[in-house]
Amino acid sequence: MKHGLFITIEGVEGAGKSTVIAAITELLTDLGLQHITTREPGGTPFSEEIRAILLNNRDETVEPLTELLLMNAARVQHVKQLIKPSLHNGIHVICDRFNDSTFAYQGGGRELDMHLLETLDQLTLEGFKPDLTLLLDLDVNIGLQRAAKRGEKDRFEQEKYDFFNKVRQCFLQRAQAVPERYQIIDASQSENQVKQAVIHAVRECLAKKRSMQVIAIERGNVHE
Ligand code: Z5A
Repeated sequence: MKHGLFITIEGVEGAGKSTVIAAITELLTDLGLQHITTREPGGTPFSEEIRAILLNNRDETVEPLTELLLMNAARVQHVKQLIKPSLHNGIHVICDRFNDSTFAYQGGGRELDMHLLETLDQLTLEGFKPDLTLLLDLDVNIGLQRAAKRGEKDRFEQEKYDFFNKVRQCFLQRAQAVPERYQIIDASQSENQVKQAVIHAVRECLAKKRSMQVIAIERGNVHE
């Protein structure tokens, strides 16, 4: 039986996703577990091209629906070509953003109809979901201050406080509605405290997966 864990990292701008992903990678390497890190939008050559289209600054206004369709198009390619094959080969997948970002940014931030988002999400993922989602929750002003230290802003980073606050509230609502899949992490803590909280959550998820596999083997109920 081979099946990796699928872990997604979510949060507003500057929440510290890259920092946390480095800590998870270090943990999995130390444990000798095969893993890959990937990101959305992106993750395959085709989806990375869609990412560039989505993030590049341009004079033409991008319609929210266009943005939503492209996010989902990139995700179909990413899931079918990289994420699912890796998981089936027993490789753990750590993904910087996934479908919760679509609900938060295109649903919360852009205010597109949530029923439309649900329908597209079902079409794109057919019920496939992460084993664990780490939501790095952070006051928007702190996130914007952290992100301001970087260079040129992409198309999303041009947005203001109100947009990102709607994004944050949407992330929190989703996480609070399904607490068994999400871990909300207070990202205003020090880098070291955030790292410890994340490592604890990933270790717990690995242990849960292992005990479920043992039960499946005992019952002779083993699937690829
Ligand atoms: N998007 C969407 O709209 N719909 C979708 O479905 C998807 C995405 C999938 C690209 O994402 C954009 O796509 C994104 C949403 C949209 N736009 N926005 N905003 P991205 O993930 O590539 O871009 P990002 O959100 O701008 O990532 P980021 O700003 O790089 O965030 P981060 O990775 O979370 O931050 P970081 O680089 O780890 O940390 C930022 C700084 O803070 C850095 O200097 C760190 O050293 C510092 N830091 C980190 N942790 C701490 C703590 N704990 N204390 C103090 N300082 C810290």
